Amino acid sequence: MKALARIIAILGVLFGQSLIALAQDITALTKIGDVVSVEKSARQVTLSCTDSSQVQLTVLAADLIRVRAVFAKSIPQLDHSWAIAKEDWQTPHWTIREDQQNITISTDELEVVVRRSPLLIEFRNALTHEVINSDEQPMAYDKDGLLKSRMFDPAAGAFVAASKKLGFDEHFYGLGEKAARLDKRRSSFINWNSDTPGYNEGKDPIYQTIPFYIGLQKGSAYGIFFDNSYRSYFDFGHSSQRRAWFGAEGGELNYYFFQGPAMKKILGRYTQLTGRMPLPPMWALGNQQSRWSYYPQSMVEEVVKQYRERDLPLDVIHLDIDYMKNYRVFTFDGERFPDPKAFTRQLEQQGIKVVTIVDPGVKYQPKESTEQQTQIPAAKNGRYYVFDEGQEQNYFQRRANGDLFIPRVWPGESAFVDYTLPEARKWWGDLQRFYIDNGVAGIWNDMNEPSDFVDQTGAHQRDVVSYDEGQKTTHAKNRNTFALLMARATYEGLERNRPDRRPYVITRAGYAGIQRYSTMWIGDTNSSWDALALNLPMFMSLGLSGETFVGSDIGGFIGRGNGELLVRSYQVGFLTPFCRNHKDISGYDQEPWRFGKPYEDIIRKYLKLRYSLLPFLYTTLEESHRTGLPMFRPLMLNFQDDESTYNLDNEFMIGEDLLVAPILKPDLVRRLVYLPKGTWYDYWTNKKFTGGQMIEVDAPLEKVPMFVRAGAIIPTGPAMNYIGEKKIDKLTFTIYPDEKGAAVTQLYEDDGLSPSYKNGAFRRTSIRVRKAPLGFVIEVGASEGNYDPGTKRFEFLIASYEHTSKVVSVIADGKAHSLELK
Ligand code: MIG
Repeated sequence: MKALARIIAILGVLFGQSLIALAQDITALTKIGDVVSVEKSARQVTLSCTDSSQVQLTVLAADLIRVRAVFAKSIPQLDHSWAIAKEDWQTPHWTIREDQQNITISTDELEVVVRRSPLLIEFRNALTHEVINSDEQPMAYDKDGLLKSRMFDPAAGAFVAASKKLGFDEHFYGLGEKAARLDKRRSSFINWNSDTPGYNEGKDPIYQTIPFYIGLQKGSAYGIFFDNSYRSYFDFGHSSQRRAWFGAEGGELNYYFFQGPAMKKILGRYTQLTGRMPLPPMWALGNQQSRWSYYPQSMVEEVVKQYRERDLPLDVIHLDIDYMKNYRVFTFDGERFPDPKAFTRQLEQQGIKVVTIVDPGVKYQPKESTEQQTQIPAAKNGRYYVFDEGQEQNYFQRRANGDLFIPRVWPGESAFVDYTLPEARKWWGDLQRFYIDNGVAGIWNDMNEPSDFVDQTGAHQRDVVSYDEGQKTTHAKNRNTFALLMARATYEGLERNRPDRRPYVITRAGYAGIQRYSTMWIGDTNSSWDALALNLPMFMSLGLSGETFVGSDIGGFIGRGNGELLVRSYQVGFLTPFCRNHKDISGYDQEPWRFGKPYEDIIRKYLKLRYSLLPFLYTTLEESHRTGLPMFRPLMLNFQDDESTYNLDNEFMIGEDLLVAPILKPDLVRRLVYLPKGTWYDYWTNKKFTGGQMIEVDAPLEKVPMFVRAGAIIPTGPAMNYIGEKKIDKLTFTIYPDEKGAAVTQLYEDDGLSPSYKNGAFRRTSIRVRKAPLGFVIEVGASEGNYDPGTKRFEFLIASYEHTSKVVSVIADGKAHSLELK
């Protein structure tokens, strides 16, 4: 056994990080001592242990308990996390019962039974007393430094871990952005934000860290959020059939336990704790086009011209790194873009918004440097003011010895801002004025893992110190939250400096809570069928982790695609929140028209369909903002009782109603589709299918199989080439009656641009349909909110396979109406 362990350890060193998880034998760690005393306060129980460790259990809600453990010391006063959005919880009714063996904390939903010796925590359902989740061994830490040699920064802390019994039939979901399948059972993962171009399934870690997962067993779900930003590990029965464990290379063993049993409830709570996505401007749902890089200005204009001439919808164009003067953020290259303001204004007139990339690397340009500094359009006195100001105000990251930390990124030698400093975040946020003043509509944060060309593992940054609430901690703790704080600075800066507009930020890296500040895309994918297939579990897992506004480079980023791949890619992308075609600098062009007319025609059809579905998509997005439930969903979120959905990662749903089964392989024109229990309508023909079974459907290149849940109503508007192109004076509601002839939906409307929706400037209309002896009765409810979208006619029809439905309509004036459709 010893020899085997040694071999595994050696392999771990040889093959790098990915084997560390395998080699970590957490049973060898030092377990927390037994409970010696119990102290109770209004919302907390603090346990002191024989080894001077402490464990604190905090009751935040009836279904939310926080566990905070520190080893061989007392719980410190300072309690801070960048992920947490809500701290003021109203303590629910709870009780504590102590006997010789156990301490039991009970709320209306959860029972937490803490065994005193050894200290083991068990979560039970308060109603049924059934065990939901229990410690397989006591919480533990690396007292003896067994793992030190394999840690990123042994000086930063000791490894801490919690181990849970693995259920025989337990499924695992979430963990944010992982290049992995939907159900993460029997896999293990590392969180260490990394720049991983061209990643494939199995590559780990990649860009983001969302240490939150949902366990599901026998239809009941719970959630665990391990809020620890050090390099962390999750093992869902990979290294042993006995346990699912998580741990981190430092910090506290600090986790939140969510009781379901509904996954939707857990997600609601998780996004209450870490925040929900604010509504982006509606045009963010429009089609977007990018390229590394479109320049000069005339090239951008040509792309837009092509879109318009070819009658292809487009709302947003992205400027990648070459718009800048030698990659200096907050500048435009004066030759490529001589008059950015006029340029953006002229595009705006065509309904196009401009998004610019902004990397964290600020070109290192000290006063003594001989580099030509003139010609920086934004420069003050010919100087690159961004570097000067950051330097003068001491906002840049430094090493432990006080030296400026100088990573090498696109501008060459650079500096990174210490975004843990509130003043630095404010400064960076206000720098966004440069873009605002130039008419730029959104900011795209890239390279924010933060990537460093010197060394992608972070080793070059090991001794970089961040202010971190006065704790002056190093990279081991701050790497994974760097992007979160940069996005926060950007978001808050846009909000502050353009208060009448909703901020629009896109990020590559992130940590839990990133959804409060930014939308995201999944980085540098390959132009391959495998990468396309991987989109689905990745978007769905992100959605199960609080991130709803997700997408990937349509057509894939790296490598050469083809027309078929591009079309199939659009057949997924036209329904993802972030719908953007983007391509590597050296890749073959892949704008919608690049592979010929047949492909272009199909892509046009799907882009137009996206725009006509906008009332449905925007309503679904607003639901996501309000509830935390994602727009792009795995079926199992909607059908938690249906085991056949637990592994389904080649179909997805948009909200509650639309099921999509895309083609994810070449040369396929037919596929199997699983339909969950209930009745489903083929979106294209309205033909009805009984769910709870597999069906085989045709899917020629021009068709993506789509189904609508019986009982749904889908609102659509006119197809448009950009949001706001047409005045919407009519919406069509297609009704898909269920077995009883009933259907319901809501429509959400607002100005799509300003933050006034937060103060009630929206209109929400409920629509209910029921069967009547001679047809259907449609009840339009009195609307909620105080936004007036202007005169609109609501038109209703029944989805029907056999014949064309009649249509009835009403002027939507915010009042209740009742209509009959015979
Ligand atoms: O080192 O800005 O993921 O979308 O086009 C590569 C150039 C930097 C990586 C991003 C990609 C972007 C590219 N960037």
